[in-house]
Amino acid sequence: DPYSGDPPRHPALQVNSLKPFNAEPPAELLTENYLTPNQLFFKRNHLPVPAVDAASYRLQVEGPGGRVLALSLPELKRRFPKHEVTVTLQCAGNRRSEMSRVRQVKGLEWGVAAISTARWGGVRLRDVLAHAGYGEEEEEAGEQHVCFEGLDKDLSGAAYGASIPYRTAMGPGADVLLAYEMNGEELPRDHGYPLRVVVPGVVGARNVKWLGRVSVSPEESPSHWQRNDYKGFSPAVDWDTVDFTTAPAIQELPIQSAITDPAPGATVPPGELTVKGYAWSGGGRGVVRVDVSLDGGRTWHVAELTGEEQRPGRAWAWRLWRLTAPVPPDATELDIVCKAVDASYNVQPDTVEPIWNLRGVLSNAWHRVRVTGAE
Ligand code: MTE
Ligand code: MO
Repeated sequence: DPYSGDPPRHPALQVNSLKPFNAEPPAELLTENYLTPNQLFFKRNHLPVPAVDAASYRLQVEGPGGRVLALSLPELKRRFPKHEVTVTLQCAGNRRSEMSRVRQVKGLEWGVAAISTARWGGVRLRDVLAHAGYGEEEEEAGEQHVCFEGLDKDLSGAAYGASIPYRTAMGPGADVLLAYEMNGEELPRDHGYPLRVVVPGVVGARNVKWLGRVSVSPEESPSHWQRNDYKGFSPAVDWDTVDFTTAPAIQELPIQSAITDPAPGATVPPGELTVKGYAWSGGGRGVVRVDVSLDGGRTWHVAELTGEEQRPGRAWAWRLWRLTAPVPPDATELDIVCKAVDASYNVQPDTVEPIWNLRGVLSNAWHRVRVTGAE
């Protein structure tokens, strides 16, 4: 069993797949903390968790002209300044199960909690690439990509891989990390021990764990997960007509929000109801507002945003939110809805149908939770 060496996991996690291990925390627990505890942070593995020996570990960094640097962990820590950033990671498939309710899609049936936030500590990818000899000339030379390879491999020996545009890594506000710490602890095995990429504002899939190699290329990563997965399509496209070669790879994610409390089907007492949830947008776009309705979207309340303030253009982490409002006295059923607005005034679509896609990615319609009112 290639999975026999996987690490132990927290029993509260809701498991989507055991081998490889994929799990999310219960929604109500997700928003208990602004920083998600490491054990509850959602876990998305495509392959067995590799056993990496920290003492012999070397990060390979391919410089211009193909010269390869091999950097040990102590060298990385000694040579480059430590940098910490609070970043929310979201899987492209977060809330996929809502898409499958419209029409079956292919993929893990995530609920609303394939998203989590941590304070990551590590070195800046920009500093490491500059040390390897990269600068601004590469940017001027046309579109380039920074490619990452994981140390986790499938049966054919192919590693998990992904890439991001060069400017995402090297731009002036770039906070892309090679992280060795998560919430002040050593990076846990499930999250990429001993070193992972953290790309703020960008889909989870590009945040390569168990990082083995970094290179710069005029081509995107050749990995299956870069080229033939994690792309969006029209609802009209099916498995006979899909063309992965022409659709762009998902990088920055769209505005997202969801209700984490109360749970669907709960009975709410009369009087006041408190609704809780999260909101986040990709590309460093802040959350400017969350609107909540208790009557299916007929009337709206503005939720209170909690958690850390966001920096304009570098809003890498989510806001949590809450709304306390009177329950209409005669209500037998409440249809709670939330929708968020980001700093570019992007909004969430009201329904799933027009954004349905065969892979079930980018599921960010208004989130609806139905609860029962107690007499
Ligand atoms: N990196 C490697 N090496 N292998 C993987 O399977 N999964 C990716 C990404 N990095 C993956 C990986 C996906 S799809 C997501 S959503 C995030 O890791 C999940 O990160 P987490 O498990 O730390 O939450
Ligand atoms: Mo993902």
